[in-house]
Amino acid sequence: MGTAAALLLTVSLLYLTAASVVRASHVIYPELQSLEAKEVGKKLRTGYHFQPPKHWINDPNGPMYYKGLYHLFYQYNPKGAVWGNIIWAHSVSTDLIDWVSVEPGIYPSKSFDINGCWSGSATVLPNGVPVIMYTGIDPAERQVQNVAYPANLSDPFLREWVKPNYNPIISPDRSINASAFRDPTTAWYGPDGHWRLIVGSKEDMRGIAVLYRSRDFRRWVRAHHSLHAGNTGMWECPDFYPVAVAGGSRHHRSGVDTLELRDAAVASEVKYVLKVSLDLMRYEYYTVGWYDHAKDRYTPDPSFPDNDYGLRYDYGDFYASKSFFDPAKKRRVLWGWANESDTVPDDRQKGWAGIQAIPRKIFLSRSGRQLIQWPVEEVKSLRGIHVNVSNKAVKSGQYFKVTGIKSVQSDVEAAFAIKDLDKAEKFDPAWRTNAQGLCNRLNSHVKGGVGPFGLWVLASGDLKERTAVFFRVFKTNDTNYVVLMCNDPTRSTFEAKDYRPTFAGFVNMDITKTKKIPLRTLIDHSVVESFGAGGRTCILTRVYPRIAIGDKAQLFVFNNGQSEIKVTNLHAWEMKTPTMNQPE
Ligand code: DQQ
Repeated sequence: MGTAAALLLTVSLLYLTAASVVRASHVIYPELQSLEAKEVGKKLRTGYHFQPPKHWINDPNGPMYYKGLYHLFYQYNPKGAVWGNIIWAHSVSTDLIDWVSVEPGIYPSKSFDINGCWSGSATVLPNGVPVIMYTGIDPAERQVQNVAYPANLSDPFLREWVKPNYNPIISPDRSINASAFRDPTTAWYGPDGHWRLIVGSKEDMRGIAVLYRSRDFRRWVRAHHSLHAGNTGMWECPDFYPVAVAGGSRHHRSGVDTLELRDAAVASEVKYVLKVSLDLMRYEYYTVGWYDHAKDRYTPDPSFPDNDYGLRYDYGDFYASKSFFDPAKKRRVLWGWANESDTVPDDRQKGWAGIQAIPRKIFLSRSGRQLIQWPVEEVKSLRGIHVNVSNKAVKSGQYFKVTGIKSVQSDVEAAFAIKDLDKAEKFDPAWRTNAQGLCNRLNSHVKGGVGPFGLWVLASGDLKERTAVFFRVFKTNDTNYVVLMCNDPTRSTFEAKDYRPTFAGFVNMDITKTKKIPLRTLIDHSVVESFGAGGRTCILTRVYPRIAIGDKAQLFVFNNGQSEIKVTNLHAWEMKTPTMNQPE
């Protein structure tokens, strides 16, 4: 484990010993959780990321597509800007961009959820009926799993949900820790015609994906074995789904519906993804592997580390994510929650906390070695005024400003060509498991051989405030290179009290082939969401500039490496503001 990860683990453990102040890893502020926001702070409020008009949000819940509408539910505190009073708020959209909020979908009302309605998923049954399964907190504070059905199937908004009295349908048996048993997945259908799903849990330090089966979606029986387990602490918000492989009967970028797994031919030609959210580390990792339907066993491919240095969807602020199959565009779409990293008093003052990352299309790479993510294509509909820079060399130590757009709410696509790969610094193999620590030491101000180069975003004109999104290339020997992608917010603001961690991940690419690294960054006031090398490595970060706000925020390209780089092409667009959760 890297030093940063070890430190985080220690801090998390300290946190957990003060059990009274944490619930499902959310810190509790009893005195703040029902304090209405007086007004909503606009300065750093995002423009095109999903968020409600005010107050606290966390995990995306039950995303689905029904009768022409996308639905997104999310954990929401209707009464304040910190975690608490959690309900399932509900929004609908025709395009994943403009959102309308409708009545809350699920809120505590029955004995089986009277103390909370926590995360869960939707499954659209073969007859087209959507069903939600979620975690309820019962009067004994046990975590139980409940179902809810739409009251009126002819309402495409699915405004009202009914919780049958036969809930809970899954209760923790004696061998399960009832305070660590939550977040049921979308169910999948086995070739035997029975449903399966998993629920996140733990046994001491072992995270577990507890497996259940059902014939009728009502009576669920626990399987003798779990789908998978690992020594990484509580597994929250597991997600398990099929992905198409290159060379199969469908394009590898197309999504696969879990319902299709009934068909043995489909089931045999896909791979499977298991993603878990690590309560202790506050990040997620995934493996890709093989799932034996008959035995209900999941085995990750050996090339995927199955531990807390596993591959991540996002190396930044992205948690409790959930994917769904979009039948309209035959793709799998991923939602993830990005928490604030400012202070609780700041959140109180601004009256809101938390956003959802831009929905991402997610699929297995052609090589099968990792997942690729890319903002859903609909995001392009927000692009407005545009500038383009091409074939601009940036010598060692130089930088330039991109002018002609207001970049505070923008979409930037750039490609950086490297002149002298030979100048790359030597890579120490011990760094392999700690990209974040490496980026922390070799941050954007530390000069290198090839890189650091990239963007300074949300920068003040004098560059005193700036957030760097950048790459650094190392060589392991004369022919092999390692590419590191970093996000360095250490100079994003002067406010020392802000938490400003560097985030980083390695980029799985052969730099000798192209000698060029593409980058896309979605900038949105206090969000910097970056997709390196076509979505191979993604990093979302939250920053809170004090000067580089509104029209004062600037965009630069910089190069602090010895090798010259060339911006072969940079396109930047101002982004329009969609309708964001106005009541219907
Ligand atoms: N948030 C929910 C839990 C989940 C956690 C409670 C993850 O169901 O485990 O708001 O952020």
